[in-house]
Amino acid sequence: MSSRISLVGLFFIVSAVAISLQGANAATTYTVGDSLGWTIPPNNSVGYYEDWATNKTFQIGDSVVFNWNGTHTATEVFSEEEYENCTKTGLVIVTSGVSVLLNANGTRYFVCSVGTHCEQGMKVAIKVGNGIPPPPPPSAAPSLPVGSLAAVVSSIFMLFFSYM
Ligand SMILES: [Cu+2]
Repeated sequence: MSSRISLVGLFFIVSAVAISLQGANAATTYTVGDSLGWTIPPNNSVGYYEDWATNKTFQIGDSVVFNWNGTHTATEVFSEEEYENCTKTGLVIVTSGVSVLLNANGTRYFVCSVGTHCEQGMKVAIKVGNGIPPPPPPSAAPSLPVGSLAAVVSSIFMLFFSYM
């Protein structure tokens, strides 16, 4: 009975800590390029949006918004290679002002898929957390190494035959 009560108490403490941590880390919405918005940057500067992103600390729960006039897209591509190559296929946002939630640590890559806009600097990499995705979860059932399994099987056989 007492262990049940302490579990309930623990639950409340954990909840309170979780809520206070959330309050301390309020989610931020970043407008990509700030007042310039999402467009071909001045002087076709390929590093323009990289510079914009570099002094920001993106965290899980933050969002980025791409605002533009005219014909552009915010197209998410899924590898650094696609980003570097200005790959035009990906998850395409065609409507200005859509908010993209940064829901996991890792690096998100966005380009404009119109014409040569990406080559002209319409590209941004957003590093969430340290920019490194979390490791895959461990498999549910830890399996015995093959060697020890063989040892167990041969032990059973030896026991079986020694009783015959
Ligand atoms: Cu564009």
